[in-house]
This record gives sequence, C-alpha cells and structure tokens, in this order.
Amino acid sequence: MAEEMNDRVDQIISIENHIHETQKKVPEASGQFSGVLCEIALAAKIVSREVRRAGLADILGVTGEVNVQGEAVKKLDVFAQTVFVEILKRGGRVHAIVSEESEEIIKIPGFMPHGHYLITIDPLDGSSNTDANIPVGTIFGIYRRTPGELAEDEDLFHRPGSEQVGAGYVIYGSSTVLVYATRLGGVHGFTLDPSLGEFILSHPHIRTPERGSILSVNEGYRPWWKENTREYIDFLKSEGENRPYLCRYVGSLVADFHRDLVYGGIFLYPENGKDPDQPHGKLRLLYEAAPLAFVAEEAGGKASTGDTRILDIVPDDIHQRVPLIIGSRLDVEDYEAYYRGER
Ligand code: AHM
Ligand code: MG
Repeated sequence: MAEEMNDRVDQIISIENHIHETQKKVPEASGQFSGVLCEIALAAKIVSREVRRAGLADILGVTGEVNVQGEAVKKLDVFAQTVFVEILKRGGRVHAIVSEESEEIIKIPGFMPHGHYLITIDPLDGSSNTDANIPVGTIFGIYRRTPGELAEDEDLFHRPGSEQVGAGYVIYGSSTVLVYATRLGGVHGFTLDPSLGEFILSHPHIRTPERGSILSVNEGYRPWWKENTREYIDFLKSEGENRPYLCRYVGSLVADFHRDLVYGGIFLYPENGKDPDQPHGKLRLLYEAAPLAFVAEEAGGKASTGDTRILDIVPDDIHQRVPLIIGSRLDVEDYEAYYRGER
C-alpha cells in the first residue's frame, strides 16, 4: 500500500515543476517567461477560490459600472482583473498589459521594475453566466518585446498572434483547469487540487482530433449569418458519413473551446448582421481569439475567420473583434471551403 502511494506521488507533477522542466529545453532562457506563467497560475488560484465561493461571499451582482464594450461589469470581473493585473505588475517581468476590462493599455509605472513581456488577458470571460453557475474562464496571451525595440506605446500590441511565445486559459468549471501552450513545449492541462492548492498535470501533451463530431455555435443568429455559413451548418446537421454532428453550446468560450479541444469539434462565432456595431461578431482578437488560436494550432487544430488565419491578423485596435472559427483542422478547412463558395 505504502509502495503504491509512493508510486503515485512519483507521478505528481506540479505546474511549477512542469514550467521549469519546459524551460530547460530553451538553454538561453532567463527564467522570466517561466516566472510570468507561475504568476498567472498563482492569480488563477486566487480567482478560482473567489469564483467557488462567489454566492456565499455576496460578491455576485453588477457593480453599476459599464466596461469598454458597453456591457455591465460584474463584481467578479473587477476582482479577477485586479488580481491578474496586480500580480503581473508586481512581478517585474511585464512591460504592458491589454485587458478586456481596461480601455487603454495598462503600463507598468516607472517606479516599478519592468520586464520584456506583453500580456493580453480576458480576466473573466463569460462572466454574465456566473449567476447561473455556468463555467467561466480566463484567457491569456504572452508576447515578448525585443529589448531595445522602439515601438511607441500605442504600437506595442500591433503584432500578429503568431508572435505569441505562449498562451492559454483557465476554466473555472466542475474543477479548475489551467491549459498552457508554448512553441517548443506543446499543450498541457493542469487540474487544481484544492486541498493541496496546486495545479497538477492532468492532461499532458493535448492533441486535438483532426476531425471532430461536435458543433458549437449560437444558432439564434442564423437569420443574420451569411448564406455560406447557413449552408455549412446545415451540412453538419444533415445525415452522412460522421454526421449529423452533436450540437453543444455553453455560451462560455473557454468551456466550449476546451470541450472541443479535448473531444474534437468546431466552434463558430462568425460575423452576423444583427448588430451593425459588431459586423465581425462579438469576440475580441487580442485576448480571446488569438490566444485560443495559438493553443489550437499547437494542439494540431486550426483557427480562421473563414478566409484568414487568426494568427496572421495584425490588430488596428486593441479591442478589435473578429469572426472566430476554431477547432479540429479538417472541420475548419471545410468551413473555409464553404466560405469561399467552393462547396
Ligand atoms: P464576454 O467577454 O462579455 O464575457 O463575452 C464573451 C462570451 C464568450 O464566452 C462566449 O463564447 C460568447 O460571449 C457567447 O456569446 P453569445 O451569447 O452571443 O452566443
Ligand atoms: Mg470576454
């Protein structure tokens, strides 16, 4: 029995161990990037604790403020924003942060130590779901500013998602899971053991199936979709080889994305004509689409607007919205073929 226990203990890999082991694959690494990931993991634990006891702590409900997207801000959004931003600011490894909750780029004050990293973050995505106990999440992307780079502050984030050096998300669901991806290290998931207060490796080397069987889309926008999008969705719902697809839509991006990543499938938030202010759909490039596109590609999947690879888009605006079609490679390629009118 004792031997069995020891065997299992040998297999426990904490996120900190994993990050430091991954760092060894990059001999020139200074440890700054590993430090940023560890800070994100720490912030995620704090947010997870608060999300878990949200109902009890009377923290739910709107603050009365409106964020830069014109949406009501939930108290948990504010809490998550503060935790992530303060921890990253104080670590001394970050130069600037773009967050869904801040209209402007968040710069590290001159009196604080600065690093080379640029962070994009949605501190608590899907937060309109918290009152119904539906999973919410954090999405993050990490870029490295070349030392000596002269980009003006407003140009700092005008870079394509392909320049990310790492990205990931945290899902506060039936358990809290943190998934991170790096170019050399692949994609790995860690489940928070609340009794240990540690993220433990639970999903090593995530690869998404080449083709899935799950369709995730909000069909309420069907009347406003392009005809090609309607035809593609009808195709997936019709009978045929590997069809009809199962329809699954939580309405919380990390939950929908994580399920499709693990099981295989396609998530779509295409452009729709319903809201003239949002001709490209609802999702934001820098802190929703690009980080998840990085994770998807590193896991063998794909992410596209229909005609453009998400990771190739250089934003004009830090809060820019893009259509997002993401998931199993062959499914996204089928959508692109419909989009071009080839099917
Ligand atoms: P948020 O950033 O305001 O939380 O909105 C983003 C969320 C995503 O989690 C989800 O994929 C999407 O909104 C759902 O939108 P809709 O209700 O239009 O389907
Ligand atoms: Mg969001």
